[in-house]
Amino acid sequence: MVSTVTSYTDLRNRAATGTGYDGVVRVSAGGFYGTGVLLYGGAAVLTAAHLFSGNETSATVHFETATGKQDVASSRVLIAPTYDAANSSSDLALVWLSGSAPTAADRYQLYRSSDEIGQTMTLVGYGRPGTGGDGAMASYSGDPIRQKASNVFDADMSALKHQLASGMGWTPLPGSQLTADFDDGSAAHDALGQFLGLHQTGLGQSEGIITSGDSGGPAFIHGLVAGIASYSASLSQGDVKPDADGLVNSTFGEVAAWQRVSYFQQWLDQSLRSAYANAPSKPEEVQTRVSEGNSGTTLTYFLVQFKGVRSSLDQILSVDFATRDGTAVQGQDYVAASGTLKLYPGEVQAVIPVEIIGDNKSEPDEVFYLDVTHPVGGTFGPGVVTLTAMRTILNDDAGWIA
Ligand SMILES: [Ca+2]
Ligand SMILES: [Ca+2]
Ligand SMILES: [Ca+2]
Ligand SMILES: [Ca+2]
Repeated sequence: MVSTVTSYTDLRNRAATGTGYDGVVRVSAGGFYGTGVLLYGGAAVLTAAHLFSGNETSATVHFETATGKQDVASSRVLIAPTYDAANSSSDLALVWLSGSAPTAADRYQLYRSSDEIGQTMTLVGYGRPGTGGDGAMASYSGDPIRQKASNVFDADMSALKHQLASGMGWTPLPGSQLTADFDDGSAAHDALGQFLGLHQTGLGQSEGIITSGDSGGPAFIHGLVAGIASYSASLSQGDVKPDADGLVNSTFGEVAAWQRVSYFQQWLDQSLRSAYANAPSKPEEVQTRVSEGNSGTTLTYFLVQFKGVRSSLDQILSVDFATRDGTAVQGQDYVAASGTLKLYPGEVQAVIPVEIIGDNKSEPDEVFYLDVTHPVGGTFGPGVVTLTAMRTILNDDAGWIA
């Protein structure tokens, strides 16, 4: 991706393997490709719905990690039910993997607060490289490169519609899209400064914007997925023409839009939960001793239940959680996970999935823990600040154990 200030040959723009972006993947469907991001639980990739505009129902996910390249076919594609192509609203799709994601691929949690505007984010993707001065390189024919850049979420996209009215041919769903502009430090190319009075002239050489092929790629705030790249635009209003060439080619002065993950988190969480295989629905079904497996990863589930009374029917409850090593070690025996679990209106329980890493080594049975903290909307009981559950990974490999 990513049109950057300096050339793609500048390694500062590279999202190299082993640097925290190995869960950012290329997603190909119907002869085209975009970008996607592997979500918590490791079972599904989040990307843009418009990659499937030819009604493709499958995709291939291309991983590039510190342990090499690996392609995994999809088992199912779910387009957001509210997707509105004409307005690029709810431009999101979930792609479930037919096999395990590489354990070296990062899994990401969602950015859940609605304070994104004004924050710096990091955009990552496999789009056609280019620079703000010249635009995306139409002639680029090399392998897709995973690049990164930074920008600032300046506004909700609907604020631009409010300002430009018929000068913008689509109507973003208010609150559901975030926008950033591609700045070069000048007022002349500060699109959102000129249109909305949001004067922010960029992040210097780390500034960047999406290009074709970046669609579906993540924008991270503090390592959490806050946006999914959706489209870019060359906007003007009368004599205000921040994009010097008037073409949608990812030059300075253009704007881009990301689907706002915090707005869609309920749909994302509940879609992922509804697809967990063999998840427990009551405490008696929870398996605290789980077989290790011999390859890939398998999910074990922690069941969190709320036994209190909501202050109102639409109250959203939450807890924070984090895995912790016992004799089992994260990254070798299980995939570390930490984040926030929300219980939406009507829900009194949900599961937290953790991936167990399979192998053929004979080892003792090993344990790890999940700590649950910070209950919102109830307490754990007098004086209790942390709930802890343990899982035992059962060795299933023959051999001598000393
Ligand atoms: Ca900017
Ligand atoms: Ca700006
Ligand atoms: Ca342009
Ligand atoms: Ca095994």
